[in-house]
Amino acid sequence: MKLAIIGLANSGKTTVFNALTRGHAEVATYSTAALEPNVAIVKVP
Ligand SMILES: Nc1nc2c(ncn2[C@@H]2O[C@H](COP(=O)(O)OP(=O)(O)O)[C@@H](O)[C@H]2O)c(=O)[nH]1
Ligand SMILES: [Mg+2]
Repeated sequence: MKLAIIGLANSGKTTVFNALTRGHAEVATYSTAALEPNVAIVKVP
């Protein structure tokens, strides 16, 4: 299964990404839309 998190800038996408993936992607108060998307693989039991 592949999924993507989309939404407005600063709406909390990276925060949700980090929660779902136990990741440490940078959460910022400024727009990082120009940067590469965060990608992770997670096991779903
Ligand atoms: N008050 C509040 N702030 C949040 C919430 N989720 C994320 N933030 C803050 O909103 C800012 C942007 O979050 P981020 O995950 O980087 O958003 P993104 O631009 O959609 O990736 C950061 O300062 C987060 O700490 C939330 O549920 N409540
Ligand atoms: Mg982000």
